[in-house]
Amino acid sequence: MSHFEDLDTPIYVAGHAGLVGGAISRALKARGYTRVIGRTRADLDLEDPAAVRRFFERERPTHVFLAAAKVGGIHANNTYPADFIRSNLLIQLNVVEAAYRAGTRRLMFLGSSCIYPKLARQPIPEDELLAGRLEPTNQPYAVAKIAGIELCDSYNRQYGTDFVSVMPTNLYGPGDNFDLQNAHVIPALMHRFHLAKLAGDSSVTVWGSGKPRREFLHVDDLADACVFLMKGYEGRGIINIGCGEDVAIAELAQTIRDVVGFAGRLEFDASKPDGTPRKLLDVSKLFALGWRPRVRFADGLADVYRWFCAHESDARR
Ligand code: GFB
Repeated sequence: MSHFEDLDTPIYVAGHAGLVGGAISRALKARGYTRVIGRTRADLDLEDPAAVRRFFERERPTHVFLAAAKVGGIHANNTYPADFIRSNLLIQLNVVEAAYRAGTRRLMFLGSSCIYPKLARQPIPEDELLAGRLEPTNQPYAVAKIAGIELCDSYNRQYGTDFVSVMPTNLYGPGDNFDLQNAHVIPALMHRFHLAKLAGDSSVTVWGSGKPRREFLHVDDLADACVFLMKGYEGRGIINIGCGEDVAIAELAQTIRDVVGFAGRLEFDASKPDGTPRKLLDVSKLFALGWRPRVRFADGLADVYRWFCAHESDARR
């Protein structure tokens, strides 16, 4: 066993200042863990192997959540492909190697649903990994995440480590990046509707055809699932984390419009990419272990909009 039940065991959350790592840190603290370690980018550059090695030698975390990553929406992935593949490969390599050398008992690597083929069968079971061609707009990011999975599996095979890989679906939550260009669809549209409401605009532009379908999970549910799996997942192989339901982008946009209280029209800009037509994870493996999400989508969106309004000056870039 990995001794995750000891509440004073040192746990390192890589990426604790981000959307996902922040939620995992909160979830651990809420459960009574007393030694939840986080480092800001200024204190520890995860792209620097020597710094990461020194940090692990000093802190010797028994458990690691590898939630540090360079992430962004469809436009950011398409515009900065070198940054996405380089940063993610470096971060993974450095953290996995240092965890192995420092004797970390269990590491959880967070991948992404974009590791699956563009035209994967739906809902997407874990065995769709490497079964077909990827979505071109985020292929560099996806290849880095696939390399992360292989890294964990290879260390397990060769060195007998206990490194598990989980694949979250599209996420949303408070503390997200609300950049109008580079963010994911929920924060980007929320920000755009908000500005349109303040300006009294008659319409808001939504990228693409509105037809793609996405599954969205609140980041607090993701964090809950990660802690649940860190504790109890004995199986081998990657495991999907999602809620099992998806929504068309056009419908999502209307829902966000209502949450924000914008009264105008939606216009679709077909010159912008749609990305993968559908990305709904098969979560039967996770659900069979007894885990279920708790946050209703409407409540989650309202919660994020409240957060955005309270932090608008920071979130606005
Ligand atoms: O959130 P998003 O960028 O993620 O886009 P992906 C989802 C869908 O929303 C796409 C549409 O069909 C977009 O065209 N969309 C409509 C918008 N309006 C907007 C907008 O204002 N901003 C954005 N961003 N989208 C990312 C990947 O793909 O998902 C990453 O690029 C990662 O690698 C992440 O996997 C979870 O699901 O298309």
